[in-house]
Amino acid sequence: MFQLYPNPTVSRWQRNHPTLYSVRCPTSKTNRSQLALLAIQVLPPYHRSLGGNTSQGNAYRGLAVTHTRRLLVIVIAVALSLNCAAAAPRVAKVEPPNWWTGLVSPVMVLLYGENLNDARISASYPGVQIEKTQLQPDGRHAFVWLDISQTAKPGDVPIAIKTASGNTSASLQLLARAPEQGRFQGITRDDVIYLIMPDRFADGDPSNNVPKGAAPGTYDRSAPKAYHGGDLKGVQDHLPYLKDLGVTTLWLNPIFDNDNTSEGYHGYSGSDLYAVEDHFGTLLEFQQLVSAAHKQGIKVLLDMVPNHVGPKHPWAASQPAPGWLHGTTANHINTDYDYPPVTDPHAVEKNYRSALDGWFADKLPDLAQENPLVAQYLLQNAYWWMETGGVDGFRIDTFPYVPRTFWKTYLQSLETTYPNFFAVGEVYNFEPPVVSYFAGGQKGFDGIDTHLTTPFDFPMNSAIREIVNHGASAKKIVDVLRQDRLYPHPELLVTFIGNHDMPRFLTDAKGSTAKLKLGLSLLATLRGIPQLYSGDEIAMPGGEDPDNRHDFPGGFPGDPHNAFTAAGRTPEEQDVYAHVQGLLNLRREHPALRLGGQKHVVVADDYYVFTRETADERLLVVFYKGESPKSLSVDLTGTSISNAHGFTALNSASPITLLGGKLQMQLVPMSVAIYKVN
Ligand SMILES: [Ca+2]
Ligand SMILES: [Ca+2]
Ligand SMILES: [Ca+2]
Repeated sequence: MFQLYPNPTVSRWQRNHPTLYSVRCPTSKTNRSQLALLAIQVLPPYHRSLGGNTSQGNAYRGLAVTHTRRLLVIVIAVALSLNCAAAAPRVAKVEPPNWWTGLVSPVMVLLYGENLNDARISASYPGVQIEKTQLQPDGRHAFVWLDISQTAKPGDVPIAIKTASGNTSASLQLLARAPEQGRFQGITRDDVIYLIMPDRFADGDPSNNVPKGAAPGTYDRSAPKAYHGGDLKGVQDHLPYLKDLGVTTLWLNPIFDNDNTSEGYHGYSGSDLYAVEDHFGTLLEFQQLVSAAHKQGIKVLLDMVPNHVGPKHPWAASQPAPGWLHGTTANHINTDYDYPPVTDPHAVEKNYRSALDGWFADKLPDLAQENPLVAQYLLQNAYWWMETGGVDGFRIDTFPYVPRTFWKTYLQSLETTYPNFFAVGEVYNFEPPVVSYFAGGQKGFDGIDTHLTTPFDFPMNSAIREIVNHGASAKKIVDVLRQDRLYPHPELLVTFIGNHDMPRFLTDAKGSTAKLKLGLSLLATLRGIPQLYSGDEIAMPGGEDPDNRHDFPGGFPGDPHNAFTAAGRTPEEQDVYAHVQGLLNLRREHPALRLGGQKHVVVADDYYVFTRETADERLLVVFYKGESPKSLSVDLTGTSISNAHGFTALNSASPITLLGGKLQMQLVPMSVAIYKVN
């Protein structure tokens, strides 16, 4: 009832009476005797002894108070009442900041402020009704569910807040939804995804490099973990480069606001989930970027992080409701990153509790998605970004660290509103039985379908790196593909050879661009939706984080060379760029590379021959990682191309001869040859 709280605006009187200072104003339901008791309890010993008999032990309970003490109690009670009477309600922030007519309803509005406990909240707006309210005892948070009918018109919905101590108001802006044309497109097998870390791609607007309130050193291009100035305008400026490369989709690392005093450049420590990071630009610039990308035929995936927020998010100090987070900043468990028990039918809660409820790096506040208030907040936040940007889907961070029941509700809702909705989830594990358990379209042993469109193909990422860079047998690819049966939609797996969380492929290949090109060739020809990591197409090196997050050359003022243009690229950069561009051209021109089923022809330690086939087109792909030429003869009997009568090389591949159902060819060292099967 009486809570302790630190009030930054205390009077000198309060500072001199620290016990009183720490007492929250009683609620209006508090009766006078409670107030009196409080006053007695907070009396300093000197005052307590006035006229009282302290030898009776607890002399302050009951009616055995003297006349003098009664007077003192009344004086202090009145002082407290006056102090409280002055504390009128105040609203500092409303989330969401706006909503849309004709979108999901009711919308849960979270008011942040002071003295909101015991408020009477009303809204008077045609077509809008308050379904319910939930006031938090801390007085700093209130939830209001607004039922918005189909007939409600766009405008500002006034929300009136009345308490015994005063009145205040807030409002929720209702917007009309933008036409769906060209928005919410989803991602398909025709797409090629390109991962951009916005801070490290291009600085299109130096004026936002040191935003208001940024701590000294937060922007420093020489510091690997500081902001480097990249922004949304920089991405927009280079859309032609991406189009020229053959990219059709951008995945942007999180663009919501991170605090301006710590290492938020990567975006994964949210401090305001309803704002664009001020180093990256404005909400308007975000909308302009998506719209410009869509005009050029490029889709946008936003990176969502429903698992946690950053340590500077206001929730870390003051939770909107009890159980909003798993624990508190002072008292929580650390995650052990051991989530595979979630996929184990024999596991007990003890085996996965730390993965689900633990705080990342022991410092990122872990959200309690099993709390319906948190679940609704996160779902509405997802809708808000979808509607605000018209984006085409999400990349979802740390997918297994969030309860599967939450995903089911969250993703199913989005899928219902946006029929083409696409979400790719990060399940950082190299075993298909673990990764596939989180794919939607099937129920796990827990009876839950997560509705995740697809996870990333981490097992294939590992196989490609092991085979190309570390001497593993090419049979490892077949080992991964054999387990495609575990996924409802293996054709939608997002494949990749690198991302921002692992050493760059080139560095893993000890600097061999031949190996990098080999890895990229596999990426472009194997089943799945390929994802590139910005910079890999120009042979950028880089070790562990943050060495794998260097600035894209040419994106920043004073860069010595500009890899965004053919003339500016070094010969090595141009070599790899042209290789990727050629591969993506082939994908565009040959539906079988995008849509075709994949069949094995033959596999050995240093080569893997396979087909990609649609009803109209059959392609033969020959991967060879040997470092010297080799003659290969393959009997096509019993393969899906046993009726082939000839092969046409599509890239600079050596000719194939076909004699008596046997294919004969010269394997070019470290190459992927692609043929049309006639
Ligand atoms: Ca900038
Ligand atoms: Ca910020
Ligand atoms: Ca969690």
